[in-house]
Amino acid sequence: MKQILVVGAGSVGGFFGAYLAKDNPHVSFLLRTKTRAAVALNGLTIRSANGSFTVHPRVASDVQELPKPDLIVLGVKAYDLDEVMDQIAPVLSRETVILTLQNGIDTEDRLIARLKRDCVVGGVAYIYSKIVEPGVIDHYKKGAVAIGELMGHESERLLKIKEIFAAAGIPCQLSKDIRRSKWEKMCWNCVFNPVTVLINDSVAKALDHPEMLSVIRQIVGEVTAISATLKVPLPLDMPERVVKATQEIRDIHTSMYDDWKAGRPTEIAYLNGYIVEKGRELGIPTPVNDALTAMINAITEKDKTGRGVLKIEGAVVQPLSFDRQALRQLPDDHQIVDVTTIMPGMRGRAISVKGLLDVPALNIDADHVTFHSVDGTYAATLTLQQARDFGLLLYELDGEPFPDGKGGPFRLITPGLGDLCANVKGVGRIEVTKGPGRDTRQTTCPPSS
Ligand SMILES: Nc1nc2c(c(=O)[nH]1)N[C@H]1C(S)=C(S)[C@@H](COP(=O)(O)O)O[C@H]1N2
Ligand SMILES: [Mo]
Repeated sequence: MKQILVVGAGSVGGFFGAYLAKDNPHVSFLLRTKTRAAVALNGLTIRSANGSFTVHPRVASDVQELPKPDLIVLGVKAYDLDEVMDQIAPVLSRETVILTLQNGIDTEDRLIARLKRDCVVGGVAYIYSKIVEPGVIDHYKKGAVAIGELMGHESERLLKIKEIFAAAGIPCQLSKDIRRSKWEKMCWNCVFNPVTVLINDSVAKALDHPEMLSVIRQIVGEVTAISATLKVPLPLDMPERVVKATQEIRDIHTSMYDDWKAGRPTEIAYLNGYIVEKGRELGIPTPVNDALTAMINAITEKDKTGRGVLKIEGAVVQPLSFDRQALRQLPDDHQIVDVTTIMPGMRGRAISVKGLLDVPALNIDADHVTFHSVDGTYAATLTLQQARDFGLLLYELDGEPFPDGKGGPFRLITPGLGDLCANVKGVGRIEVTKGPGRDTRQTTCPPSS
């Protein structure tokens, strides 16, 4: 097992990979463009109270540019696994061994289902570290792994991997029941990952709130009910073990908390969401995990941005975003199926600005509305009254987004207002203000007929 390929340089792959690469020139990294560029330029740095260091391993974004690996260490998020399997496919041979270090329960099964051979060694990472920027990892707590054959035996390849980790100074325990080790970590993850997000704080805050203990019991109880049905029975005092294991790492956040704060997707679908999914399949109720999954999804859902999204902001209680679908769902009495009826010569489906502005709660003293073009070059301000009386926002033509060439994806028209300039093409943002907002209209603009 000479050539080692580490996939990903995040908090797990980056930390363990850097240790592996420290004294071993045969460790290379498969990385996304941004991280690859950073590591190629500045190396991969671990900053830790236990000592900081930088390594300069071989890196690439195309696996074919790296030595053919004998061992692949997967340190990527569960939600990136499918993409990574595609990426590594070209270099897999019959002998390539894949070590999985990610959270969740089904990585190994997903790999085996796809690769259809006995190539996977299971792993669990015990670590708390965090990406500071691409190529720089801050390490806070722990930094050990447990590895094991899925069948529990002590294979030659397992011992080789242990040696590789030991040589790199990483504590590596052999687990005779790696699936159980994964489920034990799953219990901890299913509690503290979502809870740190919900309370927006460290695990200590959760631990020190006495009512939390019963919540922890319920979460873990549901997880162990699933694991037992899947033939991985866990001890009855698992909730107490989870609490005890946490006392010595009280001050940390979790990877879900860090993912959330960094704007990355979370692994909720592979943690509590997985419990929910299995519960449905197996007929086991998982109400607490259902609630946690729903709340984490709601909290971490990304604000819609980009083309095709219209924002209403400014003097509103809460900014809102609409895409075409959301506009279509507004009440029928605000929809104009075809503006031709109001404005001959113009075609398309529109929503009345009155109906649109009924949705957000406007500040009490708001009295003007500015329609900004997406490129920021053009803006028209109307009084709230004018906007409500005359404004129509075109958003669809023949069942498709209103075309860019005609002023889409959103175009303000104001039939009857008597100002052709109040006809903003490519509206991206509607800003509610007290007093007139920014207006780029020329006073010389001719009145419309
Ligand atoms: N985004 C954007 N919208 C805009 C403008 C502009 O420069 N950019 N010009 C305005 C002016 S001054 C007029 S008169 C009308 C012209 O609309 P038309 O091109 O359909 O005749 O668009 C208005 N909407
Ligand atoms: Mo104009």
